[in-house]
Amino acid sequence: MPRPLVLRPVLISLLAASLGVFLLNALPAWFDEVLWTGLLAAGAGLWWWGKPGTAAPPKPISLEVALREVEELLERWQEESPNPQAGEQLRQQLAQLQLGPDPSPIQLAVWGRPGVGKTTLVQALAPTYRVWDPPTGSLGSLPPSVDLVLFVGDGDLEEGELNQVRELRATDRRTLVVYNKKDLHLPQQQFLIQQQLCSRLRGLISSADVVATSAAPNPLMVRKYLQGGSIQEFPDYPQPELQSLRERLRRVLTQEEADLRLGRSRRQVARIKGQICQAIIQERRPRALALIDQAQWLPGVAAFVSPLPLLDLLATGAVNIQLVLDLGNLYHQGFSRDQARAITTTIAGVMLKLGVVEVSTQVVTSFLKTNAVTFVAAGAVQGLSAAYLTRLGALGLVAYLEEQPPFPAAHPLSLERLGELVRQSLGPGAWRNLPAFALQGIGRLAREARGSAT
Ligand SMILES: Nc1nc2c(ncn2[C@@H]2O[C@H](COP(=O)(O)OP(=O)(O)OP(=O)(O)O)[C@@H](O)[C@H]2O)c(=O)[nH]1
Ligand SMILES: [Mg+2]
Repeated sequence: MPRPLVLRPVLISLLAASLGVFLLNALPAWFDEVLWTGLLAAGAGLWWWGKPGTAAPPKPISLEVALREVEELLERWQEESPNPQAGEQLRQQLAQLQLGPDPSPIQLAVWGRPGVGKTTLVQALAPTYRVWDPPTGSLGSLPPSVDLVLFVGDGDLEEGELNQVRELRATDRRTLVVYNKKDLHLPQQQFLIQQQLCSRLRGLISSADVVATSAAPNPLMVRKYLQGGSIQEFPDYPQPELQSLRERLRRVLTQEEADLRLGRSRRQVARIKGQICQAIIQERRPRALALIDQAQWLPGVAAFVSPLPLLDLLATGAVNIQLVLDLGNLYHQGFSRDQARAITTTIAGVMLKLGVVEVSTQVVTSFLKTNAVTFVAAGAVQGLSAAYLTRLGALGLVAYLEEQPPFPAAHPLSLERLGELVRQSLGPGAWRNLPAFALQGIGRLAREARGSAT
């Protein structure tokens, strides 16, 4: 059903903007700026009517639930791990968190594009508010102890900036969005920019948490008429305008302190969970590689002994079904045979589409020609290519399995995502290791083939 006209924000904002600009041009210059802003607010804000404020981001799970989940994860890892000391340090950190929230002061930090005025803002807020100005890097490098982030921009936010705000909210970080350098825009533009920001951040950041500042307004040239008719010009440095930010910070820090501390504990639990998942991946990977090392030669030998066209080999499943089942068990995925078949078909499909058979056979052929391999059996090129492709496909599957929860309760299978990861594992860098693989593989292939013949 089409949305009623009055609810279409873009249309209403545009109408309001034109109305505002018209009024600004039509009314006398002495009209008070505040009243202007009020008028524009009434116009541009039409679409907010009847709405119960900005939708809050999804509520994070409670600390108790998060703690229980991570404890379970830790226990299952300790059962699986060959290392009896695995996770002991993390268990102690969890126990510490169970004693109650960390009482250290609430930590603030600025974040934003280069040059938007972060450092200037931090200096202007001091000493009332101590705000950390971290070195540029990825948001993931912010420690969990940072409770509140001032996300600074200097106008409307670009898609990349919006994504960062999304990331901050998704990682349970209290966020205020600061539109700095507002002095660079006319008052009516300032208002529209702020409205635009609120509308773009709707559902993510409440409009009360979007504030405009001028941490270091540009100087204004002032003209002074002196006696005798001469004119003196000098710069006047306006005071920073931080009132709305200070006011918002004061409210948030007094009214939301308990929530901010809870958020910190949840982030600490989430970090421990991330560390456990990472450790599990590190422990499982060598076991997965060992399974691949063993299984990759089977299709290789088949192709070596009775040189099948490689394309047929791919069509029947580049990665052996048993290998898929074994990898699935290692990663607690419990694939059914049908799922395993669907996986091998997906991997083969990606390989066929990318035309990797040709690439691989060319690389192997030129390697065998330029190296002093004394005897090359007819199926060597096919055998080595088949083994290498099996390996690459299986590595794509391992990348997929590493993305899944380490002990999943349900087993949904995304063949689309698997296909993406297999495509990545077959990217241009994939052939770098092929000559070394061929060198090591040629003898092995011949041995295995002799073994299978006897
Ligand atoms: N007009 C105007 N200029 C400002 C304002 N705030 C900061 N600036 C200027 O913007 C420039 C960059 O300010 P910084 O504080 O260094 O910006 P930053 O975000 O810390 O920059 P990086 O550390 O490089 O990421 C400086 O020339 C500031 O004087 C403001 O409110 N209005
Ligand atoms: Mg700076």
